[in-house]
Amino acid sequence: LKKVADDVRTIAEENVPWFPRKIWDLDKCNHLITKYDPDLDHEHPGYNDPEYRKRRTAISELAFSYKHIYDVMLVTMMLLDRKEVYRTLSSIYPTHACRQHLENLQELEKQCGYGESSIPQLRDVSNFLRERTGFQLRPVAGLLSARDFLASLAFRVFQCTQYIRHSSTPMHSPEPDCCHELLGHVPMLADKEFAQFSQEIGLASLGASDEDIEKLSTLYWFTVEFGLCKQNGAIKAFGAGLLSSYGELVYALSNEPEYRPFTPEECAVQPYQDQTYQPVYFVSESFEDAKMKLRQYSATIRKAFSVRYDPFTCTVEVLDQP
Ligand code: NLE
Ligand code: FE2
Repeated sequence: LKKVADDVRTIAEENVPWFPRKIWDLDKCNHLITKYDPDLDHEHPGYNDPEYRKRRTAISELAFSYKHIYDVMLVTMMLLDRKEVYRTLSSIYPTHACRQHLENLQELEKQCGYGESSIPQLRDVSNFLRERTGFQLRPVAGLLSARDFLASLAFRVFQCTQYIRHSSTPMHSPEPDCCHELLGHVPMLADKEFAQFSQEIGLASLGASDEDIEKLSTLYWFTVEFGLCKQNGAIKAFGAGLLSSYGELVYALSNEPEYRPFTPEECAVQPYQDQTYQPVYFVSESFEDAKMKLRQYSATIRKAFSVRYDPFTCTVEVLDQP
């Protein structure tokens, strides 16, 4: 493998979509999609609540002005009463969540002030993740484009919303919010094998065609968001979208939906919808197994180059194909 000098082969020449090369480039990965915007979407539970919308706007502005160089997150999340979210979810985690989630949630309760009457600070949570797997959180104003979101994962950066779901819908939210990030994603990103899996989806996405981005984000959807796995002969949830929604978590393990073994090729083209529960869930043998399957799949994505992440410089090296 030969490292390609940036000035020898420019991205424009090859029609490769732009992608971040340095962790600081993530400041440019801020393209939002306006779906579920509480200011625009009449169906959003917060649409008729001016106080809620005002807080959302303020918190979005903070996220937009965030630059990687700040490094420290000073934003306080909206401290509203969401005790019931924590309490109801915690009551079914022992039977429904995978082992890694349960263990890491306990650590987060001990070390980061997770609990039903507190909302931890993103900075503390980000530092916790850094120690565990090198993942860090970065505030994001809303739903990011799939390309920008996946690109961040390549750098072990997780784009994290800070607003909270509207009080009228505590048990399910169609958009990500801090309950979803903190209860669903964070405990999983603290697991080494899962962190590696997540980063590899991100690396596969860099410079990929729109069509491949669509497939990778679907794969992400059915694993990182809505994935199930086998543990000690039982099916457990590891997807963050399940672990943050009481309603869907119960449904997903109820034997009502369809279950299929995780196969990236099939998973990447499975139609999905994000308004309500998934009609089908993919079951992984283990994170290790899912990672190996993902690697085989990624190798089939047509790209004129391959990438390698250098954790010392936080940059992506672009390599010629052998
Ligand atoms: N449905 C999830 C929840 O209620 O927490 C959020 C999914 C975001 C992709
Ligand atoms: Fe998510």
